[in-house]
Amino acid sequence: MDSAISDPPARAPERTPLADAADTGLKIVIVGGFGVGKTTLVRSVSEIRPLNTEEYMTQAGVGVDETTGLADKTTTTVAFDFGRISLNATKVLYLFGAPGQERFWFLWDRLFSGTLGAVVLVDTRRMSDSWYAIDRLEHHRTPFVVAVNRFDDDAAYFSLTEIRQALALPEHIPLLDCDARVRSDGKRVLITLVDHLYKLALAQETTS
Ligand SMILES: Nc1nc2c(ncn2[C@@H]2O[C@H](COP(=O)(O)OP(=O)(O)OP(=O)(O)O)[C@@H](O)[C@H]2O)c(=O)[nH]1
Ligand SMILES: [Mg+2]
Repeated sequence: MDSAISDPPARAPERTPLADAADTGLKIVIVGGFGVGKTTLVRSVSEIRPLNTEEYMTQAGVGVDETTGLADKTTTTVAFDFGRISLNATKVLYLFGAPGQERFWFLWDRLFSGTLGAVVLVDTRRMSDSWYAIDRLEHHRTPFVVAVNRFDDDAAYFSLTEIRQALALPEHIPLLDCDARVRSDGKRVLITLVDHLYKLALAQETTS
C-alpha cells in the first residue's frame, strides 16, 4: 500500500523536536464516520509533519463509499493518521486518526488498544455514522468527548442540545463545537478531552 506523507500545515514549523524531558506519551484516537474531518483535525494540531495514509478515491468506490455532502473530497484515509502535540515539557499526546470508511472499521478495535481517550468527530448531516464510534468506545470503556465539526454548507445547524439528544449522550460527556481546519479549535478539543480524563481519574481516586 502506498502511503502519501502530506505537506506540513502552513502555520506549523517544519518539525518541532520532542523535548528532552518528555517522558509520558498519551495515546489519543480521533474517530468518526467517513469524511467528518479526522485527518484535517490531526493535520491542524500536529506539531510534527503528520503521517497521513491518504489515497485518491476512484470510480471503484462509487456505490461503496457514501460521499453524499462531500463533493470536494478526493482522498480518504486507508490506514490511519499520526500526529503529535506536546502538552507540557514532560507530557506528549500522540494522535491517531482512524479511517472513516465502513469497510475499514474493523481496524478501530486494534487502534483503541492502549488508548487513554478518544475524540468522536461528528458531522450533523451524517449523524448516524457517529453511533458506531460511540458504541465501540463504550464497549472498550474508553473515555471520550464529542466534537461537532461544523461544515459551512450545513443548513440545518442543530444546537448542541439537539445533538446531545440525537446521540443519547449522557450529560457528563463533554460535547463541543469545532472547526477541524482551525488549529486553536483542535487544541481546545484536545484540552477538553484531557480535562475530562483528569476529572474521571480524580473521581476514581476518591471512590477507591
Ligand atoms: N467546510 C469544511 N470542510 C472541511 C472541514 N473539515 C474538513 N473539511 C474538508 O472535508 C473533507 C474531508 O476531510 P478529511 O479530514 O479527509 O475527513 P476524514 O474524516 O479524515 O475522512 P476519511 O478518513 O475518509 O474518513 C476535506 O476535503 C476537508 O478539507 C470543515 O470544518 N469545514
Ligand atoms: Mg481521514
